[in-house]
Amino acid sequence: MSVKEKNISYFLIIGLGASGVSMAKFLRSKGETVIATDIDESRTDIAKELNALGIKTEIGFHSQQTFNRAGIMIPSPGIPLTNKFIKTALDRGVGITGELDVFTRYNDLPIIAITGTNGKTTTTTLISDMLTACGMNPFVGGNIGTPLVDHLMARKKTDVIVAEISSFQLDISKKFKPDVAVLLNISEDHLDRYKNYKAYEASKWSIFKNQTSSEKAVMNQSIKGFDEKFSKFPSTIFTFSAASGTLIECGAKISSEDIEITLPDFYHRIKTAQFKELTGTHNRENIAAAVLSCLALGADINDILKGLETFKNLPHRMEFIRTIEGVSFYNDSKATNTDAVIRAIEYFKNNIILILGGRGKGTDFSLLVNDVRQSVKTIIAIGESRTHIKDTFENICPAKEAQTMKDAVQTAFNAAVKDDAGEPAIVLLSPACASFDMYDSYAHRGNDFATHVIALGKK
Ligand code: UMA
Repeated sequence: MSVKEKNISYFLIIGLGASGVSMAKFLRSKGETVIATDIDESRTDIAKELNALGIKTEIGFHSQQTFNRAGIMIPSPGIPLTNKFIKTALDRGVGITGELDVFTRYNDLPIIAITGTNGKTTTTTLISDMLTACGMNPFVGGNIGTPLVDHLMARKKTDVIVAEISSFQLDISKKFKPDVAVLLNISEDHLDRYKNYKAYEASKWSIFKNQTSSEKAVMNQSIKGFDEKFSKFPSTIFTFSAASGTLIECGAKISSEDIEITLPDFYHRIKTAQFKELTGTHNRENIAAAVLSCLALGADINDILKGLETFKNLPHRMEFIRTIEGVSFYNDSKATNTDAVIRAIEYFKNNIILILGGRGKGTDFSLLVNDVRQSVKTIIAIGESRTHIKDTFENICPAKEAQTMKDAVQTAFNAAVKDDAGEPAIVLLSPACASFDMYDSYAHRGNDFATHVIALGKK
C-alpha cells in the first residue's frame, strides 16, 4: 500500500486532530511522501511541527486539486466520506484507507478490538487492567484517545493491543481482522452521519467481517439481529446476556448477583456484589465481555479477577462530584446518546434533575420520555439542542433552558432544593448529545460541570 510501491504521488492526511497527526508522522517515518490538510486555520503550530519532518501542509482550507492528485486519502474518523472534496476525489479514482487498515498492515501483535454504542471505554480499560494483572504489557489505543499507529512508533515493550474501535473507523476498513473482536451493544447514535439506523448497525457488526475460524468473537446475545447473524460467522463465538431466560451455550449468563461463565471445558461463577466501582446491568455486561475476551486470549481466570478487583471507575461516567444541602451531583458527560442516559436514569431511579443537551446527532429525544416520566423531576436543557429538548419534554415535566453550564448547575440546584426539601435529590449531567457546540470534548464538558458544582455556594 506504499505510494512508492504503487508509483503514485502521495498520501493525503485529511484532518489534523489526534488521529491525523499521528498518521502523518507514522507514514513519514516509513519514508512515505505525505501531505496533510486541515480546514481549521488555527492548526498552524502542528503544521510547523509536521513541516519540520518534511510533510507539506495545507491549513485553513482544502484544495480539490490536492485531493484529486493524491495516491491515497486518509480521512480522520470524524470526517464523513460524503465530504465533497473526498467524494469528488473518490469519483476520480483516488484510493482511500483508514487507521485500522494501516495498522493491520504493520502490526504483528495479537489484538483485542472492542466496539459497541456504549461501554467501549470501560471494557477496553477493564481488559487492559485484567491483562496487566496476568503479567502482560498491553498497548491501549484507538477511539479511546491514543491513535493505534502510536504503538507502531513507540519503542515500549508490548505484547498485546487492546483497541477501542468506533463505527467511523470500521466504515473505512477493508482488512482489519482482530484476534478477539467484541460487540457490546447497539442502540441509536450518530444518526447525523448514517443514512439510517440500519446502516449504523451494519457498521458495528462489520467488526467481525474478516474473521476466520482462527479468530474469536465475543458478542451480546441480546442485540437485535443476533440470531440471524450468529450462524454466519466462522469464528469461535462467545456470547453473554443479561436477559432472563436466554440460554448461553458458550459464554456468560448475567444476573443481578453473579456472572456465570460456561465454556466447553470451563466453569466459573463471579459474584458481582464486591465490584462496587462497576454497578448496574450495563457494567455487569462490560465485565462479562472483558472476562470472556481475556479467556479467549488464553488468560487465567484468577489473574483476570485480580485485574477486576483493582479497577477504578472512569471519570465522566456516573461520577460522583459532591453532595450539598442533600443534593448529590453526578457527572455522566460521557453519556452522548439516549441509551446511555436511560442506563443512568434507571440506575438512580428517582428524584432526578437532569441536565440534557449539547450538539444533537440526529438524536430522537422522545426515546427518553418513559424514563423521564417515571424518574425525572425537572429537565435543564443546554446547548444547541435546548429548544428541541424543551419542546419534547415540557408536557411531561418542568423543562428549563440554560445558556451556560454555570446557569445549568445553579438552575438545577435551585430546582432540587425547592422541589425536594428534605428529600435527597440527584442532579445528573447526562446529556445524550455530543459536546462540540460548547466544548472540545465530553471530558472538557464534564470538568466544567464539576468546576461549577464545586463552586456552588461560594461567593
Ligand atoms: N477537519 C477537516 N476537514 C473537515 C472536517 C474536520 O480538516 O471537513 C478537521 C478538524 O478541523 C479537526 C480534525 O479534522 O482538526 C478532527 O478530526 P476528528 O474529528 O477525526 O478528531 P481526532 O482528534 O482525530 O479524533 C479521532 C476520533 N474522533 C472522532 O471519531 C470524531 C476520536 O474519538 C479518537 O479518540 C481519536 O481520533 C484517536 O483515535 C472521539 C469520538 O468522539 C473520542 N469518537 C466518537 C464516539 O466515541 O462516539 C466515534
